[in-house]
Amino acid sequence: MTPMGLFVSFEGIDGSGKTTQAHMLAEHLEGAGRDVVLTREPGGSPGAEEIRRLLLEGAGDRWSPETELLLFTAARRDHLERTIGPALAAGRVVICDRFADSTRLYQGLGRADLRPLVDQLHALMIGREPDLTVLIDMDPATGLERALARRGGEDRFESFGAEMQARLRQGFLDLAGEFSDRFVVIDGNRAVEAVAAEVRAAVAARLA
Ligand code: Z5A
Repeated sequence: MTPMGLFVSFEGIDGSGKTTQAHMLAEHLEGAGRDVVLTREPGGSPGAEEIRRLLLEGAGDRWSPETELLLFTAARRDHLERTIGPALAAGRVVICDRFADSTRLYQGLGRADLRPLVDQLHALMIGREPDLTVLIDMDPATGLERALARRGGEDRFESFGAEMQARLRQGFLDLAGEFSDRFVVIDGNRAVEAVAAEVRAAVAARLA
């Protein structure tokens, strides 16, 4: 019998360690014999990866907040149609580095107050939440240090100062309260392996 698919997303402020943890979880589950798709947003399908470049490269004011929201939603729709949906239907575990909660936060509250529009577009075009969302909660100053240490070409969003990082961290904690049925909050201010062990336990509980 095909096992049921499971959709796990990772969220957190810039530099929180979610990419590291998503990779470690994928390796662990593959080692345990699960069929895993490790993916990310924006991106995760050929079309959405093209949109990723439009979103993450270039000047900060390249798009209006509304246009940016449409681009994130278009990328997510393609990702869902071509990668996430088929993988879940085949019983695979999908691990996604960021999903719609990032839009609720960054576009809903970050650059402009667009949360009602974010929710409307999500309901119209996406209509799917992860089964489990792992929030890697991180001290904003440490997150900022880590993020600045590995700056690359994708820096359209990475001009956030310490105050904004703190606001975003609180925003994620508020989302965890709003969607408490699917969020687990894990303290990311610890050694990588200690965080990974807690992530594995949370996922094992869902898979069971
Ligand atoms: N965005 C948006 O606005 N709306 C949306 O809908 C979506 C995204 C989906 C790019 O996202 C931007 O897109 C993002 C939000 C916006 N901008 N911001 N901010 P991204 O996910 O591609 O990029 P990111 O948020 O900057 O994440 P990242 O670069 O992947 O960082 P991370 O995943 O949080 O951390 P990491 O890469 O795993 O770790 C960072 C460093 O810390 C690295 O050197 C690690 O080795 C180290 N690390 C990790 N864990 C630890 C521990 N526990 N101890 C010590 N060091 C550690």
